[in-house]
Amino acid sequence: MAEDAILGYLATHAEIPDSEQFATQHSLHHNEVVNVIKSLHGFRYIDAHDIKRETWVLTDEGKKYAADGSPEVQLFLALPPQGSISKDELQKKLDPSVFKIGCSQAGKNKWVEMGKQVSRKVQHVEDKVKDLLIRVQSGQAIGKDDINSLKARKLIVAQTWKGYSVRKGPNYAPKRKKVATDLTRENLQRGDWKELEFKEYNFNAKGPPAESGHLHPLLKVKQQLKNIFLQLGFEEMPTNNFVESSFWNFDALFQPQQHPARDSHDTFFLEAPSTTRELPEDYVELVKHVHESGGYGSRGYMYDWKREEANKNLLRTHTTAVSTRMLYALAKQPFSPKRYFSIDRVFRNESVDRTHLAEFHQIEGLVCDRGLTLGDLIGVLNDFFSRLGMSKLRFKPAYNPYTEPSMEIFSYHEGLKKWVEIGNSGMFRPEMLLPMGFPEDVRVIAWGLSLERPTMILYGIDNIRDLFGHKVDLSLIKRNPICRLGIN
Ligand code: FB9
Repeated sequence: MAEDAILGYLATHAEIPDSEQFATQHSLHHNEVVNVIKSLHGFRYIDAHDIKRETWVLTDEGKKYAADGSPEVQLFLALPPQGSISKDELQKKLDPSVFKIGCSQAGKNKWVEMGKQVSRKVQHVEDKVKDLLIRVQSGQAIGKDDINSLKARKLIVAQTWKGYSVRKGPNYAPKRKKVATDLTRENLQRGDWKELEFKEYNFNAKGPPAESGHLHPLLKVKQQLKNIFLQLGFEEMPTNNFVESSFWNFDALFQPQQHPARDSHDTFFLEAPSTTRELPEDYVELVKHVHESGGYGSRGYMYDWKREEANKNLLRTHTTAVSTRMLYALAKQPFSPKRYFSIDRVFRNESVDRTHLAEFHQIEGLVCDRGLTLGDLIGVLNDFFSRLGMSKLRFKPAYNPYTEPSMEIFSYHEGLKKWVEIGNSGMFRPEMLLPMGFPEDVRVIAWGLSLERPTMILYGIDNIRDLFGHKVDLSLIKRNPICRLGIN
């Protein structure tokens, strides 16, 4: 419709100077004409240039006065030609905003005597405001001062009118030729490809966005941390078993059976399979013994250690359970120093809040060698965390059942302008290592932190539920930037 009108008009006219006028003359909607112009311009049937025009349109208040007259005139007409009426009486006759504005404007125009009584000071008034508004409404030009006074009274606002002037384009034709956008098998079979006109290839057109998988932010940070561990010569421990026995998760770590963490308030115990199938019996005896009556210089916990408690299956509460298995295996071999790390899920029956879920990813590192000291641990921690961009560390004495001494690790975070607890660490107790069969002078220093906390801070995520779990908005996964740990 509009297309034929435009192409047809240009057949006999050099130019369409103003698309809006053209639309009005051909009783077409200007928007429809504009869309057709854009498309014909795209195919170069026409050459369109956009023309802008500042116009004034009436505000809702302006439209009201154009229809009902300006408030000052409404007020004037509400007054008796002779004598006066009380202000309250007058107020009742008019809409509140009309009365208010009418009073100030009529007063300013010295049309009325304002007092307890209100009366006319002139016989007749012109509603110049109304006339001006109507002229603006019909697109007629009015004087600058009038524009400013109407603008000041918020009766009109500026609006940019956009239209086009149109001329024939390089591919002009009175009717749009159907251009083929693809050479199909049918075209070849029918041989009609010879007549067909093919659309220009737009080699600059962007292709459809390549939908692809996206790595979860946690996995990006995990990879960065793995790289750091591997650079430091650490070996990854196999963590592919969420289900663990209480023995490896607690007892082998010299954590007493009545320790609060070992009851179902903190730990998810399994109903099926509820108990582990096998444990290394001779080693279990040694663990039982060290719990009950110590040895290796320790007096132990002096309680009755129960095998059935150790047999209970649970969801591991820390990847330190994996460290226990790996250290036990290491102690079986002729001693050689080792550096191990693990990054995987651990489960704790904790109340869910902004930073805690019932599961998180624990990062753990350990170094096993002869004669290691707390100084070595502090050295390794400084080296490790400096590669995460955390250089200034402070250590606070802490307690873990399986390490003595133990330290909480703090770092001053420039962005958050405060000291942040970034992990925990310690030296595994002899009551844990010696029953495994390690030589007297072998020491194991270890530390741990979570994957979620650094990821939340790096990606500015305030609530852990926005990072992990069924409430995560996938676009976050799609648009999150690469992880630049330690790289400012
Ligand atoms: O991750 C933690 N904090 C952290 C780490 C990095 C970080 O990076 C930012 C970019 C700058 C920011 C914060 N924490 C450990 C400290 C706290 O968040 C703490 O409140 C919560 N902890 C978890 C356990 O919550 C019950 C984080 C988790 C944690 C704690 C201890 C260990 C592992 C994970 C451990 C251990 C350990 C100790 C000795 C030997 C072997 C393992």
